[in-house]
Amino acid sequence: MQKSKFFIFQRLTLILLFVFFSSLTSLSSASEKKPAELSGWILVWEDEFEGDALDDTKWRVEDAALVKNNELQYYSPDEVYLKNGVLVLRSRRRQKGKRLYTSGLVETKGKFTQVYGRFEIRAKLPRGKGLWPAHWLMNAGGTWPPEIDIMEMVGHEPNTVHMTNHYGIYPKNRLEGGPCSGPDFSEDFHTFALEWEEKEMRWYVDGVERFSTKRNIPNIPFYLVLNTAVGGDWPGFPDATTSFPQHHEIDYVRVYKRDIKGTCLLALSADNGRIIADPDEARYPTGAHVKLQAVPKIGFKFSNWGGDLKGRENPAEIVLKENMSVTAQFIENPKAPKLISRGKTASASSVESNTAALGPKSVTDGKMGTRWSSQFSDPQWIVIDLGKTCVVQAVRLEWETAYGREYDIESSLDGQQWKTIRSVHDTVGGTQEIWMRPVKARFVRLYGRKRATQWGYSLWEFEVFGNDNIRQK
Ligand SMILES: [Ca+2]
Repeated sequence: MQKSKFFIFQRLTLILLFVFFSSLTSLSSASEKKPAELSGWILVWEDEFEGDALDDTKWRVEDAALVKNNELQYYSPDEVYLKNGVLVLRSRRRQKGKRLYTSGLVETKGKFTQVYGRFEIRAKLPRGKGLWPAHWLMNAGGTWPPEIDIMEMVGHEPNTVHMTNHYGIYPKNRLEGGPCSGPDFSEDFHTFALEWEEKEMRWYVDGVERFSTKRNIPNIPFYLVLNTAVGGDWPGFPDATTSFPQHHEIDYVRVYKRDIKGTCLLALSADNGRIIADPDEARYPTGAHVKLQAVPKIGFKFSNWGGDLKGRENPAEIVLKENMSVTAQFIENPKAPKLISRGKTASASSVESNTAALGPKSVTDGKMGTRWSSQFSDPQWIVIDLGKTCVVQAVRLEWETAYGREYDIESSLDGQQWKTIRSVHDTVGGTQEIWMRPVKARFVRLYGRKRATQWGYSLWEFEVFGNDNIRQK
């Protein structure tokens, strides 16, 4: 009897303990995973990394051996994955291409950019000589500097994180920042945050302000990069003390904008097209009238609005009485010109460092991870041979950070005599779609006159649209 009484008591205790701990667990996971209400800020973009796969509407995954800071890694997509609600960037001693290490890099380039705001990242960092985890912001316009480093750590000093603002004009660039010493940041998760406002930037580690500046504050949109570099000028190279694999685990990314009385925020998003706002402001006075126009990507047409705007009328006008989020839906357009350049031959005036990986054929392979990069001078050109005479109606350029400021799109029937279809000036890079009056051509050339950066011309893709089924003379 004693025994069974004790048994019941034991079971009851277990049940009580279970209830107690499960409520504890739900409390702690709620506080970790649910964005905290932050007074004075509005959450505008986040990723909690739930689910099985990284959300490619939010992130671009690097697949390249980047030439920077003498780093040793190849950024490989298979080093980027989600596990138990956490984004993992794994670093391994593994040969890929000519590199001896593989690691991970994700960025919001081309997917999400913002000027000002609060950027908060909760992460557990990798450690060891030669490891270099970082959370940073890069200029969406492509030039460097500016750059804001929310957090950087060199793996042989896991108790110190660094916060930096890079400013000036290359090569007269400068930096201002500071280190923060604390616990071993590779032992557990910590939050790293930047509050970037017009007149001040403040850096926080676990909610405590650790550095701030009122000078050289950028006022242009940036995108976010999360990565672990291996080797390089700052951390040095991995040595016998470095253990692999290393894991850079990111629990969440949350981005906020200031909540200011009398003003409203307008969040626009679209797949297979974009929304143009007129006027286009970071923040509107409450009651502002804004005209929205949905512009499809080549191959698509506008279907309907979504989010806080209903209907099909395009353009549409809205009145901002409160913060609004508007999406545009686009559907495939069977009457649109066809992509006729995929897999076709391309040649170019030059290739950066004669690397085959950066050769001209990278622009017709349909992969956003492969690119052509020219030598660092003007002019430069790249030409696609469509193989036969086609009717060309449009081109799409997918620029890497090093884009062309001024260039011509030209056509030719024989590859000898060229006609300028369109001259382009003062562009801002990114994705550029150029429609033209239909023209017969076998060759389409981009002739770059002026680069936007000190680097070469760098294109992920050069796509030609039209009709490749016309009678050949
Ligand atoms: Ca490509």
